Amino acid sequence: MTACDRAAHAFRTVFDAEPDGLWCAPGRVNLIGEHVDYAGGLCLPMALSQVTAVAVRRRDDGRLRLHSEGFDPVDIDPGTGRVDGWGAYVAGVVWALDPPGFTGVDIAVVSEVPVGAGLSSSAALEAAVALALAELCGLPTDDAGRDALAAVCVCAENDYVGAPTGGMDQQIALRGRGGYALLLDCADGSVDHIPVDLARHGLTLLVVDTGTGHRLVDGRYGERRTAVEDAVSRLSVRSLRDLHAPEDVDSLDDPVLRRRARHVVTEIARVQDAVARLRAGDIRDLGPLLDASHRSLRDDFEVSCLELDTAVDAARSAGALGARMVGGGFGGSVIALCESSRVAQIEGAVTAAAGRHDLPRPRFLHAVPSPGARRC
Ligand code: GAF
Repeated sequence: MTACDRAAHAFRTVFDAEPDGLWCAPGRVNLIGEHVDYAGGLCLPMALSQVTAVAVRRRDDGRLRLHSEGFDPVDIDPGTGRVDGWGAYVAGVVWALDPPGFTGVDIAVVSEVPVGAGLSSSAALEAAVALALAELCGLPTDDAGRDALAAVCVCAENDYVGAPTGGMDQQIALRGRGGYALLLDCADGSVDHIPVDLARHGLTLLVVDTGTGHRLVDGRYGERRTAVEDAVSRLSVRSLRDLHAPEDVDSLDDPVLRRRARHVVTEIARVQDAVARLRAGDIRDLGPLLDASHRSLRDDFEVSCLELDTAVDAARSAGALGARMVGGGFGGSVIALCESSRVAQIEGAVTAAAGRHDLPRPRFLHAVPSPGARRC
């Protein structure tokens, strides 16, 4: 059964009615361009085939009722009540979108995107709900409409949930295309779709979920964002994007700010390099860029951890062409670009390395560039 079928089934069981419709939105991995979205940088995420599905039915009493197996149910009046935890990602979208003629909804949620794995399960939930409400309330859902919905989801996450994230995850969840990564220019909001044909090159993008949860509301993500803003103000530039060479950050006296800024400047350059290599059809050449991105996130931005480094090192030693942590960091997942013929061997090596360090047993997904949010 697909996630959408399961959401429909859960809806009938819990709410004893037929949903008005089913929608889903994908998780994501970011090929490269990490921790630069809130710095006006470039990132290159792609949507996964794993989705979060919602079954939705309008109500007429203004209430918001939510069900997701294994999580506390929610039943509030979003006009007056607040909700914390997983329901905040849905209530936040209702609050931020404030859809015309909203008279309440029942929603059943089923997710194939692992929660807390750095694969953007929260943005997938926000995007699926935003698209459902937009369609039910007659709001535009063309590309411009989706751009606006992504902004609504960021507002929900920043101002309702309280996670100071950038906009990359919501953009890819709503605007991803099958077979393409999304080149997102966070300075002016423009996008381009870059073909990523892994299968034609005999390659697999392996995702290693280290089983170590990551959270974006625990302060460390926000500290990194504040450090970047601090560096911008001390360097008297509008954005670190205005710097052209890593040496331009050397005038920062504070060594920590210098490292943080160097990550942003070098990571943006790596995205430009990656896009040029993809356009030239040289997907294998992404390997060294992934490695360099990981070193920068580990040493300059300091958002990696033992679990992520262990998975990256094991994948590389077992023959991956390149590997790096993805998402906010401090736990979560790693991507490894692999010859498809070596995937089993690399998965075995990563699992063995986790065992040697007494870490949780990792789980594996294969990232296939997939479409963004849609009705199912
Ligand atoms: C998380 C955030 F939600 C994104 O906005 C982005 O900053 C990412 O971490 C790091 O690149 O996924």
